[in-house]
Amino acid sequence: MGKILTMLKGGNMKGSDDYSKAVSNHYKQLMEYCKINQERLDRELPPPREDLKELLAERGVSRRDFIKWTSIMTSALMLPPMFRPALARAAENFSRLPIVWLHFAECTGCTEAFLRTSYPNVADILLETISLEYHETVMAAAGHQAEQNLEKAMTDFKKKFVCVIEGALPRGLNGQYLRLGPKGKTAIQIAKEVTHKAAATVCIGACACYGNIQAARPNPTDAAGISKTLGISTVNIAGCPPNAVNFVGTLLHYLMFGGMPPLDSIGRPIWAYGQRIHDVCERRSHYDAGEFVEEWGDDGAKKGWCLYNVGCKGPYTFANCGKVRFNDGVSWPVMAGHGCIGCTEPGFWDTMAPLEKPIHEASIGGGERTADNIGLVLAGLTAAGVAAHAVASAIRHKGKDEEEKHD
Ligand code: FSX
Ligand code: SF4
Ligand code: F3S
Repeated sequence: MGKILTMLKGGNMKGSDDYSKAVSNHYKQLMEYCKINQERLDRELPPPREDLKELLAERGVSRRDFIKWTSIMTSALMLPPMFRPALARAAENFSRLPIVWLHFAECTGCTEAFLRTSYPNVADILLETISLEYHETVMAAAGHQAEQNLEKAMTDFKKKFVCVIEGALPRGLNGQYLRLGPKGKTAIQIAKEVTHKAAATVCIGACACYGNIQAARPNPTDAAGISKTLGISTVNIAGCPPNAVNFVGTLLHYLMFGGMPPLDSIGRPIWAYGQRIHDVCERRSHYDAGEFVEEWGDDGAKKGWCLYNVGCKGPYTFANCGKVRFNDGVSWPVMAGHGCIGCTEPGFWDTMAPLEKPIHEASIGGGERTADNIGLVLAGLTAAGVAAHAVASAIRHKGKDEEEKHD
């Protein structure tokens, strides 16, 4: 891609043919890189724990469905169709990647969301095959034996395993709000030790990414996300809980290229979190037409109108929920009739509350809502582009309130 940009900047493009050639060469190089990485992994990783083909057949997923899934995932990862076979190979290698899965301050909803699926699709089946060297919720071992498992995994797979973390780290009282295991180590000590020996660290859920409910005001334990607490880079699969597809896709990318996918400025994979909820929402035409649900169960709600006025935070939230949906693609919050509450954004809950009111109705310190303090609320949000709308809308509402007062 660098070469393409250089050509563009240098102004020496001779037309669309040159551009197509440059793009095609870029993908050929990327494919070469992918092959080299997959050959390396074939040599270095332990043998597969599961035969994916057999497992898919057992679960009633046909070869045709699997091929369809590889093409959906390939395009979701923003790769051209030539990468489908490489993605299928990565899926077959899924059970070879050693994972150490840690739990800190959280509700375990993320693990629950990943494990409890009634109609397993390919992504869910892949999660079943995952090589969990250590996972407090699902492993049989406890106490000293669990700790030995962790030590062994960190030694056997040093710099080869992926550390997955659920939950925030309480920093108050020198980390003593959360001590774990037979030696009573603080969560911060454990997180430091494990992430230091991992090839990469993936945060699952808003708690591990940015602190979430644990870090909400008044935050008595001074909890924060992993990256902020340890000062390390993490891949943030945000959401409360996040979508399993975003985790699976990110690991497939790792198994293809030996590195994590490109991230946004707050660590979220761009392929999954690069678009605003609002820009791909099925209720968007109603927003544009000014058709809003004003209260639960009203005529607008029955007609599927926009949920902005009952608190939808879709305009300030980046995620692919509307595209991939949850529960095997059945539904997602806005489709189910409640606005998005912005669970993939840093500062969720504080910046998104009150959840059933538009953001322009948020008050700062109980103060009056003005264009100035609305600006303060929005400063904590990522979608600066929407500020103009929210402020204008707030002023419009304020004007309307005042008009009503005068009537
Ligand atoms: Fe947090 Fe996950 Fe929300 Fe719960 O582990 S993202 S509170 S669904 O469980 O961490
Ligand atoms: Fe959809 Fe919410 Fe945007 Fe309305 S405000 S279009 S419901 S994302
Ligand atoms: Fe969360 Fe909004 Fe998606 S609440 S699950 S980011 S629709």
